[in-house]
Amino acid sequence: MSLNIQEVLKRLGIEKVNSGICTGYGEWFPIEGRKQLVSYNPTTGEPIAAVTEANAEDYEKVMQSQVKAFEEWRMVPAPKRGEVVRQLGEELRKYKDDLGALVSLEMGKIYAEGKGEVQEMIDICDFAVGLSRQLYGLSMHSERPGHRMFEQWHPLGPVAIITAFNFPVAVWAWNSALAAVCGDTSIWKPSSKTPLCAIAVQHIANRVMKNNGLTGIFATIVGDRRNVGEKMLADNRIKLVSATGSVAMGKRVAEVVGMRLGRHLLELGGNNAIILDKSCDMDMAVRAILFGAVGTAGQRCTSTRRIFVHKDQSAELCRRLVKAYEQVNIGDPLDEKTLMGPLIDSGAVETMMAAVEELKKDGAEILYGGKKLDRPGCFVMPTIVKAKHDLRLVHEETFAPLLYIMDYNDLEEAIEWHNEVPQGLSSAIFATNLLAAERFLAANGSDCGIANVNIGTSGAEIGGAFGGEKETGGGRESGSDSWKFYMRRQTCTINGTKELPLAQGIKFGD
Ligand code: UN1
Repeated sequence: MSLNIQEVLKRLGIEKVNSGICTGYGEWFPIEGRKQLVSYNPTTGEPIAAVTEANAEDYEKVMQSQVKAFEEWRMVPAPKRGEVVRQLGEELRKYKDDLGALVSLEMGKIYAEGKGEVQEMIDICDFAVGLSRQLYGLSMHSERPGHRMFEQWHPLGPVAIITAFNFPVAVWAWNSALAAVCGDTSIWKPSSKTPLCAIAVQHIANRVMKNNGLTGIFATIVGDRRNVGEKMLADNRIKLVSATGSVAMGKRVAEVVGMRLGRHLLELGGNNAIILDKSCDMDMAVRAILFGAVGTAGQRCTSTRRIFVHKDQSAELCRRLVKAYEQVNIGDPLDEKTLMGPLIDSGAVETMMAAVEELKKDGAEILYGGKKLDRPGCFVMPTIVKAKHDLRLVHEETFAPLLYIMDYNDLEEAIEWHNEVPQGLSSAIFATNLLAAERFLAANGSDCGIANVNIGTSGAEIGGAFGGEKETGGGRESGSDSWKFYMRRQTCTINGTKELPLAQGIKFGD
């Protein structure tokens, strides 16, 4: 697919990107006196656009609009808020191809995955619309006669959304669609590697807000750590900080937001593994591993990084995987034949190459890849490494298509090794033996937030709660009851009598 970026941007409503619009909550700020942030195309290494960064005053202006908008938005009935999110989903449907292409262009994932990401936005909007009529509280039986207890859920306040480059649009939608139906306003700090995607999304959101006579429900602020990131963390007006990114970043969020007793929702690193039980269907497993490890060039937090295979089946698996890797077309993510695009930037390429060197030094065997490609852009070969389970790097998340194969003797050993890393996001077992699958799902099985059977580690649906344990941060986004993060719970007890009995049967001055 040949892509004219100016045409795509025009269709998305971004006409003057090089004049540096940066921040919006219904209107855009002027550019004078603000720094420029250059966005690069990882496929060519060339700049796509210069985007203007917000300064400290811009931040303050956006925050004030957020607080003001929240005061009104929280009083709008939830199903009416859902109607606005329904319209957002409709707009996203219209721009699925263009926005998907922009994701491919700026982030480097292949077009099918770029469009898939926009589909994930549409899905969460649909989910949120239904949710807007279901923000249920429980009712409880009081121990006192004629009393009634129930809980209700109220909007929380402005929510900060900090996202990473690898899902430059979908993770915003997981958070902002839920926040909006919950009655919160949201302020988005996108990755400084993918600002154009964020600007495009904000344009779409602006149209929806305008059609409904609203401003400030959805806001975006492109800016650096000092002027925007740190300010958000320390800002008491922000009631929830939902952050996706590295463990180091998450610890900083937890520290600063925790110190002011604010709420945070963290989705940090993963080191996701698949166990191949002896009973597995190996054809299925190989396909799942390929998508999990090579998809998005290994830059999903759910990417498959570790494989545990029975020692008797290891040679067969390695042979099949190498064969599958040989067929992977690497190149322009917008070319339909491409299966793997570039890494996000040259820093990511260097990190991967340094990892390969360390692995070799530590005695691991490179079965496939291990090299960068000799062409412009940030291209590497997807890499398969035969490794020992306890190597330093095997316990780390290298954000690249680097896959470790480890041989085990029995399932118990595989589960022990599976759980020995600090991260706890996604996990999977391939097994046709029910007992093996159930063992993996037992309380002493996988310790991750996501545990799949006969499905790979990546590509979760929005309907489930998404997130993980340990260093992954403990947060849950998107489906199930993740919405509860975005609301405050209020327990109410009503006395419908003329008596005033005390709980626990206490007599006080009677
Ligand atoms: C991420 O990498 O931050 O489950 C999110 C998946 C996608 C989301 C990944 N639905 O792979």
